[in-house]
Amino acid sequence: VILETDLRRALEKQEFFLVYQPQQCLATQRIEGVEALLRWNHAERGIVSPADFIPILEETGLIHEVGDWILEEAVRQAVDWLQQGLNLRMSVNLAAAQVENPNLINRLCALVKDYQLPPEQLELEITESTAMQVPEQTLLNLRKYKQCGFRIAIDDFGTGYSSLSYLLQFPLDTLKIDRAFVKEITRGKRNRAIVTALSTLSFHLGLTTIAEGVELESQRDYLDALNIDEIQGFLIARPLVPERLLEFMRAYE
Ligand code: G
Ligand code: G
Ligand code: NA
Ligand code: MN
Repeated sequence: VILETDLRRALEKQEFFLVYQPQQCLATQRIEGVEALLRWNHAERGIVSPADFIPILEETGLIHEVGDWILEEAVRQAVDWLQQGLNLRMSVNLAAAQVENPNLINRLCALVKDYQLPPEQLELEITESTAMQVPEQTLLNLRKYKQCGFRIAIDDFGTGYSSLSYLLQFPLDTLKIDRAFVKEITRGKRNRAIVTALSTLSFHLGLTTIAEGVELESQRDYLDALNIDEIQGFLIARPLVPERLLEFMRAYE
């Protein structure tokens, strides 16, 4: 079992790191952005998945400290790449407690100001389930993020319960179709219906649509025929440490 003290120590000992997964434009093949994903390099267990410890960070409230570290590290990395001529949109996942925190907006604004990152280069990913936990509070906070110029993505779309009336009110830029739907896409008409409907909805709302979890050429070919802007998944690349991401981008050009 993972304990609060383990996670506190991990933060102090700098055992957390970020990996970055490319997001590719279907029309141009260009890499438009990356999603930052948290990893923990544990002395005995090796690399631990965030699925195993994000819930504990949330329960213990450590998510605020770790979340601040994630945001700063991602912004620092985005600026570092910019200085090397690599202009990539940087997407960062926000946990429910972060979105509910009324002070997060001040931290975010100070962060991009300190690092001189154009705010529209930072995209904040919020899952549909997170957004719907306290939808009124989320709506207010998302509007503040938007006023400061940040992009907002709704993540894992289609797996939670969202009211479409909230979808209309949230100031979104991007809709990410959950990988569970992408997985089934080549398995018949009924499975395709959902991806088709979600991509149509997103397109007509004027959002950038990203399909997640694309692993196969056959899935990409199917998505290519829909109104989908970008794909993310093992077919393009796994989440990569910064040095590997640079190599990937160089090989790509
Ligand atoms: O990268 P991986 O598939 O192992 O991630 C597992 C889960 O952890 C996913 O649901 C992902 O969204 C979540 N996750 C990964 N990185 C972060 C992060 O930096 N912050 C938050 N809140 N969740 C993350
Ligand atoms: O919940 P969220 O969408 O943020 O989760 C993203 C997670 O999905 C990442 O942690 C990443 O490791 C995982 N992932 C990314 N691409 C693929 C893929 O093509 N297939 C599968 N099975 N998982 C993926
Ligand atoms: Na995400
Ligand atoms: Mn997702």
